[in-house]
Amino acid sequence: MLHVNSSIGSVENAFARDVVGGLSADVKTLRSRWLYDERGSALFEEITRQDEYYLTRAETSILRERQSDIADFVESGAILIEYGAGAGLKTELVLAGLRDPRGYVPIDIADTFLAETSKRIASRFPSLWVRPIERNFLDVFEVPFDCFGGGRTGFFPGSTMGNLNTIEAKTLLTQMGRHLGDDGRAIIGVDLQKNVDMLLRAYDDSAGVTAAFNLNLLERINTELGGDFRLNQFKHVARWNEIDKAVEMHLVSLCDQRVTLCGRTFHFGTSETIHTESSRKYTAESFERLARSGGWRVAEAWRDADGLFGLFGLVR
Ligand code: AVJ
Repeated sequence: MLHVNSSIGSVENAFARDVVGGLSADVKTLRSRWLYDERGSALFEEITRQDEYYLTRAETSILRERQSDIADFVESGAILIEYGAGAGLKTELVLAGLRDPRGYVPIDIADTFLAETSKRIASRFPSLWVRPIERNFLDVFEVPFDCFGGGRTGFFPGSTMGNLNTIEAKTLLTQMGRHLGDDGRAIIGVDLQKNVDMLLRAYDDSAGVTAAFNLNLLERINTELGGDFRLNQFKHVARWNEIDKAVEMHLVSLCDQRVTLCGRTFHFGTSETIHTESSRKYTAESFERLARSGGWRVAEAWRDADGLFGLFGLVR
């Protein structure tokens, strides 16, 4: 049971603190990491199966079609370090193509995912070292390498890079450089800028799965923080932010209303929004600039047949 101490104005858990802080700001924001509770993670999996959400299909097609190019880039005897491993399904595609991969280090905060993924991959690739690290990859931490030889390759698929702002992305790339070493390589999946209608449809599918995914955050607040959000008084919208080159998800208040949670009351004007996620979209050039800012150089750029998605091979 979660205890929220509202009387002295402090809340003792990270979710509660973030929600109270985010809703108290002039521009209301909830951090996208909180979208992924059990139901949110299941809804995200369902999003990846929607016609409009081309990202997963496009990236998977690159991993299949470029399997041997990717293996050439990684070189034999490599150790693959995955940032935000999740279910690790794309990892299997990469590992299956590599020549004599030596180790796999999945990094993820979701311990159940991490254990399952590690077990599955260890049994499919019996000669592979598997060493999971239970961390948020945005934290500063070390990867213990003493037990390994071989070249190190970072793997960061799924356009998760797009959810990071410029500072976070640069910090992560710099940390990857430290983990992977001067000879290290990295493979990063990035969604590319394109027709805005197509982008917005990907984040507002006709079956309403993305809307349910976004609204689930309010449901989570109601359940875990004792909130009284009326879900039918908020509506999911996807917006294009031309300055950040990002698709933003928002929850729009449909009326003038008050919501109480953690013993605090928050006012929402009609049409006021809560910003819940940004998914940045890059060009080859803007991604190259980002990579350089984090100490990397783009050596390879692979795209799907329709040019929707990019998988970039980085060297130091
Ligand atoms: C898994 C975080 C990369 O931004 O495209 C999908 C999440 N949000 N639909 C993305 C998401 C709404 C997804 N990431």
